[in-house]
Amino acid sequence: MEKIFVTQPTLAPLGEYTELLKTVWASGIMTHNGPLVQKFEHDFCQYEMLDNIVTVTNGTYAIQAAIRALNIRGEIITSPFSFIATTSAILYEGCTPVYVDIDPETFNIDPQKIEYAITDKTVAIMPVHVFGNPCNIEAIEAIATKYHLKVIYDGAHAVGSRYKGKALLSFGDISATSFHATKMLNTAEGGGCITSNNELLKKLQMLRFFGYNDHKDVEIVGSNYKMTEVNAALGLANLKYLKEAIADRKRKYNLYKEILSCRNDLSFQKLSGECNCSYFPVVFRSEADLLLVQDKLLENNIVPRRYFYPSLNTYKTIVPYKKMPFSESLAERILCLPLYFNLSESDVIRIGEIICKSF
Ligand code: T4K
Repeated sequence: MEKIFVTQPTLAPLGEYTELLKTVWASGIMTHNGPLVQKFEHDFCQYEMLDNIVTVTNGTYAIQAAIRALNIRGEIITSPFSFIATTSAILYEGCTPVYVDIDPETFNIDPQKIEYAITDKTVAIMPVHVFGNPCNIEAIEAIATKYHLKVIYDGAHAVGSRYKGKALLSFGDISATSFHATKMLNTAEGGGCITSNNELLKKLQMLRFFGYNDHKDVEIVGSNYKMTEVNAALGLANLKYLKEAIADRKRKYNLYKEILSCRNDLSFQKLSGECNCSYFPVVFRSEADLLLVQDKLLENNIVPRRYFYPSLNTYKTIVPYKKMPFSESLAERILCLPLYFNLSESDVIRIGEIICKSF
């Protein structure tokens, strides 16, 4: 039996991608803010109802570029329950991550604890919309305003999520997102920064392109993080299927929930807005239960993933350890089940039943 992995990229029919590639072959323009990158940025913004996006090579650099564009150095308050990229981007830019524990129900940073972590070195807050679930935007913005802090959202999972009728990616000074192969919308590798501030927009555009301004004069120290035409073509092809892909995830998400309600010792993420349902995390009572179920799934060629394990504050080689009880406990007990466009509903039911019978 073929293995079922935690995810698979959502891909447009190959012919639709190659049609777009023909235009690249015809023009010979492969990169440098070419027509397909511009179209991808435009069409993506239209889909998401955003003012603009600056695409870059990946989601990790999108976070780094956001820090650079805001010209901040110091402590950045962030979530210990995330992918390593959230913390490493902060460290890579010479800043210090300061963890604030999560709300164990939403899995997002707990705004009530943020104020206790603010010092005279704090420059920004970097919350993560974990699994596409919106953070408490109002509470975070109120704290940021009170203490004059910048807000960078790690919205790597947030494409297609909504909060109070707006795109989740529209909040914060800058939102950084990812178009990695495993994400809701993919360009193979890719990412983007969203901001409605024109000055920041210009700076982000210069940062990805050697620091050049519109007149090809070097205005700031930049680097090279431009998205290529080949990646943008893939994004454009896949964008057509984004709405359908999100609806499909939501159906399968609800199906999993229905089947797994057979047990009262499992719990789920509390959604606090219109989540894109890009992941299906399930929380066990103990790590032992998780390992038992994981073994059963692996025996059946089903490969779930422990996103996110371990809690980032425990990576002692890169950050000083400080206890984060909720994040550490969740990280030990959470498993993401397979969820993707090509996964059949019968496989969702089969996976759910294996779990129900595992204990
Ligand atoms: N912030 C957050 C909160 C993030 O979660 C991430 C990335 C970032 C920032 C940074 O964004 P990027 O710089 O990556 O754009 C994956 C992804 O590499 C990573 O993008 C993602 N988050 C993270 C949560 O998951 P792995 O180590 O799980 O990847 P991998 O290769 O094991 O893939 C998982 C499964 O996906 C495989 O079992 C098979 C399938 N797969 C994967 C790839 C790469 C495919 O079917 N095709 C593929 O091409 O990290």
